[in-house]
Amino acid sequence: MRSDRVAAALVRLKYIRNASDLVSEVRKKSFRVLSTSAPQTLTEAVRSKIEPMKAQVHVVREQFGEEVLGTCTVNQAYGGMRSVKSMVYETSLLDPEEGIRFRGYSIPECQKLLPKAKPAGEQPLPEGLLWLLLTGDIPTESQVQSVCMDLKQRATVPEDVLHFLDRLPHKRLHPMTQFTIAVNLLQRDSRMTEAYAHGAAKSAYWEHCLEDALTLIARLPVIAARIYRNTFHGAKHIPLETTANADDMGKRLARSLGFESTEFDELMRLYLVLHADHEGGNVSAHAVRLVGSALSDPYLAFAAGLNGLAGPLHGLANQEVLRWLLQMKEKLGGRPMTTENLTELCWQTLREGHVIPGFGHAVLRRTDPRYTAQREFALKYLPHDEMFQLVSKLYEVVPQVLEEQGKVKNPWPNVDQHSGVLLRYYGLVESNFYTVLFGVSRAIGTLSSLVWDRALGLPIERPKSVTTQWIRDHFEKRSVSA
Ligand code: HAX
Repeated sequence: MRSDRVAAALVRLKYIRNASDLVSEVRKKSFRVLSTSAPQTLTEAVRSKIEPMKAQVHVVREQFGEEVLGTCTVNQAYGGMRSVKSMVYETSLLDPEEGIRFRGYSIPECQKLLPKAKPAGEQPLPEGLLWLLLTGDIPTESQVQSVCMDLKQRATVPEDVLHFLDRLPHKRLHPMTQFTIAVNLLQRDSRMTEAYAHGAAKSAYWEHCLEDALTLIARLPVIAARIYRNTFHGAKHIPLETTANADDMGKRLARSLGFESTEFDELMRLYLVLHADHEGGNVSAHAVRLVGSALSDPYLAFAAGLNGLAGPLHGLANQEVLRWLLQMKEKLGGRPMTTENLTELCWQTLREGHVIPGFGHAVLRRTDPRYTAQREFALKYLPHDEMFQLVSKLYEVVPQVLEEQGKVKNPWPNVDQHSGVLLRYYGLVESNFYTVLFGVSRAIGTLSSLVWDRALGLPIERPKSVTTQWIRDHFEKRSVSA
């Protein structure tokens, strides 16, 4: 009976043709609206998707709500909840073998289908990915242009916030710490917090959340550049006129950091796309979701995500890899990069009790396609770079070493193995800064997802925890009664 009502609603929304389509549509990967006129603004595009998506969730819960999605063993509870399926996250999905798909599109598909910078850009514009993640649709050129213009207009940071950042002790504060301070400072502008204080309806939270998300995403390159120039370039900031012609986020970021090359613009576009989202369970994405579930606004939620990203097993690996590669080069001391020499140095890292940064993954079981996309970029633009050659050689060596060590579940390289050598090649040599770039990108995915959390009215997160004593009592009691 309730399914009949849902089917009628879906027909009304032009989501299915008749009630008998319902079951087959539920089984498909995703619903598509049967006919729409293409909305020009991102807000309108998201708005047009919310009711159909709510209806889809309703149908799925109606049909499968009592099915078991995953289980959790005692070992998983102690083991970082690895592989426990207990969360729904719409913007991306990570397959262990194939890697990430953004709204169903693989990285090569995104590179092919998303609009590029005019006249000769080859990498997808991050603004196109933002549209895709928020709406589920590949945007048209004009839709992407509207996002580019919108973000460009929002890309200003209040002077007092910049001055506060200028006065931080740059040499003693890691750039990621400065970054989270900046995001927390900007929180005073949150439209969501303001709307909540004025009694906004729950059904309207998503729009305030989207407003905050867009403003924050637009401001992050400005903040990142300020931190970079303060910390590494004696507070010599790039004049605003220099970035006036930069119509997309990647180019604006590149130019405000102080880089003038069109290749580096392309690298920034690629970097911002690749690091944006990696489904919901990784530390930064989950932190944003968790903190946002308390209705903390997008600034507060994203600052939490950044703090997670700053850990060496997660986003800080971006910086750790380059340091490790440079140490390798130093230890080689002019000896050739042979398999034998590199193998010995890898074992040295392991014997010293360290992980080999940039290898392994909690979910992936093959080479990360984000690594592959960066490798392709390197093969095109810097095939003879010595550090790229080192990375290439390690691709042959490290998996064998890790296999032989016998502990890791995935001996293959992840995204962080490659990014540092690309940035360094173009002169961005300050590896302490790399995770800030990662954070600028991660906002695109995690905040898109946060908008959907509010659009779907997801509740505060509160999984159940137990103690070791509880586990003992529970299972001992069970074995006595058996
Ligand atoms: N080098 C050496 N040992 C490694 C290893 C590596 N690259 N990767 C995993 N291991 C070890 C683990 O430390 C663990 O050892 P213990 O049993 O002694 O604790 C064992 O192998 C099993 O670990 P796993 O199940 O294969 O991996 P996890 O899911 O626990 O951890 C990590 C996944 C990514 C954290 C891990 O592979 C790692 O530390 N890699 C190096 C750091 C890194 O590159 N991090 C970035 C990952 C991508 C990302 O999030 N980017 O932001």
